Amino acid sequence: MEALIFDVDGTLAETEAAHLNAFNSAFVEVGLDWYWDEALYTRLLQVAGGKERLLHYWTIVEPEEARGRKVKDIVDAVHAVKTRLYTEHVGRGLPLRPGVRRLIDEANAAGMPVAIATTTTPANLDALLRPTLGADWRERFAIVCDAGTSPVKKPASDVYFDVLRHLNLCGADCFAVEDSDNGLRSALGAGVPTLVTQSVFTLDHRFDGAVLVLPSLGDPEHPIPQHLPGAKHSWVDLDALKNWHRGTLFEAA
Ligand code: XBP
Ligand code: MG
Repeated sequence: MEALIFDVDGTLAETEAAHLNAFNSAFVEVGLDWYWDEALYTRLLQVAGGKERLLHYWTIVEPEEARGRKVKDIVDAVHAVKTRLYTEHVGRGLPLRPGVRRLIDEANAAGMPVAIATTTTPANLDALLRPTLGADWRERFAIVCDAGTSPVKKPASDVYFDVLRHLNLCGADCFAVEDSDNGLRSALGAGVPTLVTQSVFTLDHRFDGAVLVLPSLGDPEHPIPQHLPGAKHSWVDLDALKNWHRGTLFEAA
């Protein structure tokens, strides 16, 4: 195992509730009479990318209008308001999920490259990681690929292939951590063995092909309530990931 690749939304932190609130507040601010409740947003999350999600919803509710020439400009404008509202909220501090900070620290200390592969807007990353990992958070990551560097969204594997190219590694040499079926498919499409830590909006997703599906990475304060084969502790550490990774390579061989 040569590198660890993290997804962001739902994986590093439970961010989608904050995204949903920002979308609904943006609709009010721009005067759209739209409202997304959690059940609808859970379905809309099948479309990765906030702009793509907005256009998808518009196409459903007002198909004629959604074919208009100005639609892209309006979607961009609504998404810009949403991103401002989201970054203002998350920039006040949204906690990372259990074990995320610990595993990044462990990988950094071991000199193992850590990367980010996300479909989220670049500004969202700084808003989430500056308060949690510090102003120099980017120094912890060998490469960060996001909606700015990789515009074709998950489940396409573009963002993972971009990360692998920057790391100069093949997928089988890495381990990804994801929370959604789109993210899992994106990582597997690039040949990256993947651990899934389900998030509140992905509890009913199918994760065929995942090396393991867990409720979180766990940590001493939040041990994982299930037996972890090949792990010394009730949480995911680098040794456990290396053992599981060896297992996947054995299967692949
Ligand atoms: C999850 C997404 C993003 C967020 C919203 O990204 O699909 O679109 O839902 O963020 P990840 P934007 O790959 O990190 O799970 O509105 O900036 O797209
Ligand atoms: Mg995600």
